[in-house]
Amino acid sequence: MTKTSSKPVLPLSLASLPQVSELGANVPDYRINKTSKNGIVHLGPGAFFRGHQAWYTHKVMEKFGGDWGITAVSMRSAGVKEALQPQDGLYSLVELDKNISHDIVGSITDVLVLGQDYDKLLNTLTSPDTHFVTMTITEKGYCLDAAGMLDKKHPDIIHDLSDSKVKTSAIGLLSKALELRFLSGTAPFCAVSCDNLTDNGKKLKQALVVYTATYNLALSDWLDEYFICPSTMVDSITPATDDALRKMVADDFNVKDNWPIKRESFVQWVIEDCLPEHRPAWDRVGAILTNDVHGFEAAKLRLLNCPHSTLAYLGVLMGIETVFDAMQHTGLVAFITDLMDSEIIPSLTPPKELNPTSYSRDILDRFRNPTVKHLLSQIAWDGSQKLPMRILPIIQSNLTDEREIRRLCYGIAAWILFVRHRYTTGEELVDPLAAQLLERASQCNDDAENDVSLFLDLGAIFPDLLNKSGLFKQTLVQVYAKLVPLLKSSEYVWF
Ligand code: CS2
Repeated sequence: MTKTSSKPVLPLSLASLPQVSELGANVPDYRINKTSKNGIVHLGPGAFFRGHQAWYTHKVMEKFGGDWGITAVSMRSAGVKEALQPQDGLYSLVELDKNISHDIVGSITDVLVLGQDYDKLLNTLTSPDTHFVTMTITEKGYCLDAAGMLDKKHPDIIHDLSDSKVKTSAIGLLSKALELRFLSGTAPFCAVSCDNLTDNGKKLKQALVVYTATYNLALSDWLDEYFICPSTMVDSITPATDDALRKMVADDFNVKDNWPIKRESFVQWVIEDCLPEHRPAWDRVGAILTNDVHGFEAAKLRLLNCPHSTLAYLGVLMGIETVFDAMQHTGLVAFITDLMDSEIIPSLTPPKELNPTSYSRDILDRFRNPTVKHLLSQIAWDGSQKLPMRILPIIQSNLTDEREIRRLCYGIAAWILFVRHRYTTGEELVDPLAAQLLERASQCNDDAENDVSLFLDLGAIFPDLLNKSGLFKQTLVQVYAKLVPLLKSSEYVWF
């Protein structure tokens, strides 16, 4: 892309905001010459959070003000802090659609790194000003087992339950902060999980109650009674930031931004209607409060994330790069549409506001957005954590209700082959269970029965109920045998 204007490129910061505004961007006026307190701590300030919850809170502050600034906490790397601190937490949000828009989001006012700023972090988490802790720590961040319960054998949980001063897991950190609040007579903050987990709020609360019960029953009982963890459904396709985006922001919008964010213009946040009264008016800027979050969440995980992962594993094996490219492949589109109609929609009990067929068609249209270059290899990350949330529960419910599971098995079979592909090519397998998965891949020999058994045996991924289902195994073996040639040739016509 070439620079389209002769205007100077302004480094983003509070000082440059008035000039950035003159260039046409919407800027957070609530940050100019004004200070408000921070009321939210967010764990895991990746692209999704900055495109989604931080943006909703930005909208709230823009319209209604309030002490809702966000302290963003990176659990591991210092990258976000290094990028955003020199910009006073400000960053560009580029919406990719027919029209491309550029806004400056100002809701993040401080960035901390768990390992570097631990004492400050604990002080913030225990401050009575902190009313909310939101989080996008991905599926693996909850340290759960295949049944969705806290995995007490998880190395981070073992570490945090030992006398360690600096906790490493979100569960350990939040438990410590809640313990300090309990001791000082401060009410618990409300914790909002914004990850793609079924019943994310319930799972988070259960993990904290079980964790604290191992060393302080009174604390655990207090949490059980007073700790509010609404379940949520979050949705907006947010590809990772790349240099092309930084260049677009500089060339087209005249702003030098260390870490801009891009996402589609569609954005949805459904929150269980149990938030405390003192809260950001997220519902007045588009979030939906409902008593049936489960219905929305199941529809989204099943109709968006399941096809996403299925497309990712099949697509990578077929040499396809992005979701948009995959949607140009007629065979793949027919397959995914059929998967939705025959095996996913019948598994849903949708909320009355949601028509699953039109919802699924809207999702396919979103996948066709040519300006969103969402890499299939990014979606393929962490398969061991994602499949148990987005594909296995559908298989389980279809088996119970005697519906078909053949198409759903394509996603699982393609994932096994994807792991084998990574093993053969030596490309990195991004997955917390990578070592174990690659070890299984090394024992595969193209015999479908042998290869599928090696993977089905992984108790951390496949719950007992599925492990023991003869029909599941038999179908998976058949589908896997059909797909094996994809390992040799991406040209192979599999459908
Ligand atoms: C994707 C999601 O990376 C993935 O696994 O399926 O991040 C997806 O883009 C979001 O859930 C959309 O809301």
